[in-house]
Amino acid sequence: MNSLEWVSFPPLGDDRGSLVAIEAGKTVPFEIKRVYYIFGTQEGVARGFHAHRNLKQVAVCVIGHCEMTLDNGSVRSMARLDSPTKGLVIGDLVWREMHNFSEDCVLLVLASEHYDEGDYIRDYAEFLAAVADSQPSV
Ligand code: T46
Repeated sequence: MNSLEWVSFPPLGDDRGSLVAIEAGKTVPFEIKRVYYIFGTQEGVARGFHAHRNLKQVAVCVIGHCEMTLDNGSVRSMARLDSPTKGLVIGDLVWREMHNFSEDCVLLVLASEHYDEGDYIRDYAEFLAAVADSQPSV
């Protein structure tokens, strides 16, 4: 993961304000099966620290800001999410950590699969082993 992948949500604004429409298969590159949002994160709290075997997501900070570190097992990249018109794409087998939530942060997440606790990898060594297993041997 040398560069982070983003999707744009162009604001459909007029003189009353702004509106963003998110459409599965159009603005988001997968069928959306689940939507959740994270808010009220306490100061100094970090979240995440896991990966998923089979889950694609787009995260968009609709209010406030936070930081997300994405790690594919060989490269770690840090993203600042601070715009309701920019979504960060998080693919399969990516370790994520979330930090520095502003008090007002509302992080909306669009997910390709229903919630499945069995899909989580919460141990970093296990994550690295899963990445190694997924790569074709040369
Ligand atoms: C991710 C990052 C960005 C559910 O019951 N259903 C759900 O759809 C989700 C997402 C969570 N939960 C339960 C499981 C836990 O008891 O809600 C509680 C908090 O979830 P978790 O500790 O996994 O939250 P984060 O912020 O560490 O991670 C979440 C997502 O779980 C994860 O998939 O990619 O946000």
